[in-house]
Amino acid sequence: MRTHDRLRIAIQKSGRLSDPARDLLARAGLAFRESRDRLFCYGESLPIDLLLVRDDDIPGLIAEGTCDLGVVGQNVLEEQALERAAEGKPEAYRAIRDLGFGRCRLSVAVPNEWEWPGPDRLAGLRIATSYPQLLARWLRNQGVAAEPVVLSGSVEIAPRLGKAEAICDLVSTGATLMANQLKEAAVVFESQAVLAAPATPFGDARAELAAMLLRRLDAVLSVRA
Ligand code: PRT
Ligand code: ZN
Repeated sequence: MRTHDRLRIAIQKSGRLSDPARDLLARAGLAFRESRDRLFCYGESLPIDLLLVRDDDIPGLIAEGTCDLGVVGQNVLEEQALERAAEGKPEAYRAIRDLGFGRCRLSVAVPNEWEWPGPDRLAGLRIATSYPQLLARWLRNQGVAAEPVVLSGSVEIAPRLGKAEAICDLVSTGATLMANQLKEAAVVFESQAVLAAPATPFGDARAELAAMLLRRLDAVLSVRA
C-alpha cells in the first residue's frame, strides 16, 4: 500500500493532452523530477506526483485507487463511466473541473454523397466507433436502432472497407473526415479535457492537498478564461 500523504495525478504520457496538462500543472506551481523510465515524476515543489500513462487507462487507475486525480478527455471518462454502469458497477469517478483544452466532438459522419434528413437515416445501419457506449446512448435518445461496430483505431476507413455504413469518431478540424470523403452529420458528445477525481472524497491528508491544488488551478483557469 502506498502512503496517502502524497497526491498522485495521472496524465497522458504522450499525445494531445500531455503538453497542455503539464503546462497547466506547471502554471499551478508544480515542479517535477522525472524518473529514468519517464513513467513517474516526483513532485519537488509539493507532495504531488505524476504518473504518465495512456489516456484510456486513467479512469481505471482512479477507480482502483492507483491514482488520486487524472487529466483526461471527457469522451474517455464518460465512455468508461457508461461501461461501468452497464456492468452494474458503482460510480467510481467524476469530472470536477473543465480544463479548457483538448476540445473536440464525437460526431456521426457519413459518406459525402449521402443526403442527411436526420438521425433516422442511420436506422438499421452499422456505425463504426471506438465509443460504443456514448453512441448507443445517443441512438437511444434519438429513438434510432442502429448497430455499433467497435473498432479501436482507423475508424474513418471502415466505410471504405465495407465494415460499416457510417462512423462515429472524434473530430476537431474535420480534415480527417474530409480526407476520407466523409461529412459530419450530427454531434453525439462535446468534449474537452477535465480533471477527474474519485466519486468518494479523500478521507486523509490527500483531501487538503487536493483542495490546495484546486485553488491553484482555479486561479490559473480564471486568468485563462
Ligand atoms: O496513447 P494514448 O492512448 O494515450 O493516446 P490516444 O491516441 O488514445 O489519444 P490522443 O492523444 O489522440 O487523444 C487524446 C484526447 O485528445 C482524446 O481522447 C480527446 O479527448 C482529445 N482530442 C482532441 C482528440 C482530438 N482533439 C482529435 N482530433 N482526439 C483525437 N482526435 C483525432 C480525430 O479523431 C481524428 O482522427 O485526431 C484526428 C484529427 O482530427 P481532425 O478533425 O482535426 O482531422
Ligand atoms: Zn488512448
